[in-house]
Amino acid sequence: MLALIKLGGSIVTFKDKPLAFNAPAVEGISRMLKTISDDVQIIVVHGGGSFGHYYSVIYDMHSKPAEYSREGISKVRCSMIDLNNRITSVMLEQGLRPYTVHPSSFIDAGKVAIGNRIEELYNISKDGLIPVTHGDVMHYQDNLYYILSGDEIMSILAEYLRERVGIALFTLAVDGVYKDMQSRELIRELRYASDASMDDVSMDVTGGMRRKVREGFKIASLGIDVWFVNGMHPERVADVLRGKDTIGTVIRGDRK
Ligand code: IP8
Repeated sequence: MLALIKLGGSIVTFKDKPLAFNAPAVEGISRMLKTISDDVQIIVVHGGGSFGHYYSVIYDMHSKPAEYSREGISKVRCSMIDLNNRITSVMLEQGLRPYTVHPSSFIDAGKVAIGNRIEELYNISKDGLIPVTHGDVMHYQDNLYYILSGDEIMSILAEYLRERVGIALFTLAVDGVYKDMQSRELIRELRYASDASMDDVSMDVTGGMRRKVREGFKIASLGIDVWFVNGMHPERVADVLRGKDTIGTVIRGDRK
């Protein structure tokens, strides 16, 4: 089985502190992934958290293609490469075999996904390596650039690898999708996006929870079960990957 796993920015970084990497959280998830990596093929996508989003906010950069500051584009990119390097270093230390593939190698100008390059990610995951990709600032065309969310990358990968993906899992810093943010009532199975209460983090230029739920429904429409679980509890991630029920929210895949 192939699992697409999104490591949310709120897991891999401390979102309220600029450029603060959350090594213990990445260690916890990596240790857990190590226990299942012989049985499950994995592709990891990570978000920007207090690295990419920090500079995107400063330089007013968004997911809409536009002529952004050259300095901003460079800083966002450098910060994502830095974050990616920290994540993969921790994965390596924990005995995993990460293999970074930047999104610009499988998404072309004009936001066109390159099918055979995505197939390549699958082949790499078959070889016992874990392809690791990430949200990024991307060249669109001419002078235009845009911020590509890791959540959107999840949908792009799911679409191209749909026959092989068994599960898509988004790790969050909360227990799942809530019915009501005040009472923190968890939705165990999400059927309609309108049931979810979405309290977006203002720092997320790519749309926070709203975007995740939207991409979650897109992926589920391909027939893939989509889970949202708390990444601070790696055992829940392991439960999902072992096909067990756990604390979290699921959107059931609707294979037609
Ligand atoms: O955190 C956005 O990725 P996300 C990455 O998955 C950047 O939305 C560069 C801000």
